[in-house]
Amino acid sequence: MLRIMLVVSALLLAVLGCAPVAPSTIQVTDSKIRAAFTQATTGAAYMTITNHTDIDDRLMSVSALTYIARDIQIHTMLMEDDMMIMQQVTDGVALPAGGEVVFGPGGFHIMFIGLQTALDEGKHIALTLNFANAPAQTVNFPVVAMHTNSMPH
Ligand SMILES: [Cu+2]
Repeated sequence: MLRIMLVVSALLLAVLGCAPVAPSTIQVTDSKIRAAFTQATTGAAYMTITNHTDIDDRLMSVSALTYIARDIQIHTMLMEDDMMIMQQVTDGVALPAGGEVVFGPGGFHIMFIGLQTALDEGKHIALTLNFANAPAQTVNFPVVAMHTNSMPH
C-alpha cells in the first residue's frame, strides 16, 4: 500500500512539475477592524491584498456571515479643497496581477454603515471578500485598538 502511494505521489509530482509553479491565489494579510466605542454607528476594516495570480482582478464587494451592519461598503479617501473626504467605491478596487493593495487609514477601507454589533477589542468578525475573477474568500478580521492621528476612517 505504501509503495503504491509512493508511486502515485511520484506521478503527481511529475504531472505538477510540468505546470507553472506560481501559486494562483489572492492572499489577504494583516486583516483588522478598528475597535469602536459602544455607541458607534460606523466602523472600518483594513487589510493587505496580494494578487499572486497572473490575472488582473478586482475586489467588488464585501459581505458578512452575520448581520453586523445595515450596509458594508468599500470606501476610498480623496483630497477635496485640502480636506480628506471619503467616497464609496462602486466599481471595485483594482488588484493588478502580481500586485499588492493596502487598505488602511487614509486610503481604501471597508466601511460598516449602521453598525449592528459592538466592535470590542479582541472580538473576531468573518468577512467575505467577493472578487471579479477569483473565488470569494472568507477572512477572519480581529478587532484591534488603532491609534492614529488621521480621520476616524
Ligand atoms: Cu469610510
